[in-house]
Amino acid sequence: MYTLYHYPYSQHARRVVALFEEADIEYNLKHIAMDKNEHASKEYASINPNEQVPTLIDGDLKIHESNAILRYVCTKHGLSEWYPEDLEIRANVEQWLDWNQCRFSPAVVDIVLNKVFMGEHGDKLAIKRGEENMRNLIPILDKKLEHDKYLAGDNPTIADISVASNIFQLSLAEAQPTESNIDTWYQRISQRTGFIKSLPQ
Ligand SMILES: N[C@@H](CCC(=O)N[C@@H](CS)C(=O)NCC(=O)O)C(=O)O
Repeated sequence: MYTLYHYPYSQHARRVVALFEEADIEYNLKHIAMDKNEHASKEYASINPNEQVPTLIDGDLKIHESNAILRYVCTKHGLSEWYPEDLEIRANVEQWLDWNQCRFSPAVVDIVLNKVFMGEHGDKLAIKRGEENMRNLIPILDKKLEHDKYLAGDNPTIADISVASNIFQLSLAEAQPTESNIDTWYQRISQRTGFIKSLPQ
C-alpha cells in the first residue's frame, strides 16, 4: 500500500489525497508535523532531501514533487479520466500543472505562508509581491475558464485538482479569488467527495 508523508495544511500534499480518494485507491498517511518543524528533521530529510511534504512511498520507490506523484499514480493505475491519453488534452493538463507549479504556486506561498503561517514573523514584502503577481495571474485563470468547464476541457483532470488545492490555500488567507468563472469552476471541483475528504478537518 502507498504511504504518503503528509500535512493537512499543505496544498501539495492534499492534492495527492484528493486523487487517491477520487480514484478509490488505498493509502496510509504519515503525518509530518510541520508546525513542529518535523519536515526539517534528519530522519525526514533522508526521505525527502528537499525537507518538504509530500513524499510518496511505493515499495522501494520514493517520489517527491506533488504533480509528479499525481502523474505517477494516474499512469500506474491507468486513470485516463484524470490524466487523459489524448495528446491535445494531455498537453493542456501538463500546461496547467506546470503553470500551477511555476507561476501560481510561488504567489500563493508568498501570501499564505507569510500572512497565515508565519504570523507576526511574516515577510510583508513577500505578501506584497504575491499580491502583485496575483493581479496578473488571476485574470489568466479566469479567462481560461470563460468557455471551458475545466482546465483541460469538459471533464476534471489532475490539473483541476492541483490548481484547486491552491485556491483552497488562498482561502486560509481570505484571499480566494472572487472572479465569476473561477468561482463557478471552483464550486464544481471543490464539491467533489475526494476534494472534500482532502481538506483539513
Ligand atoms: N514543489 C513541491 C513543493 C512542496 C512544498 O512546498 N511543500 C511545503 C508544504 S505545502 C513544504 O513542505 N514546505 C517546507 C519547506 O519548504 O521548508 C511539490 O509540489 O511537492
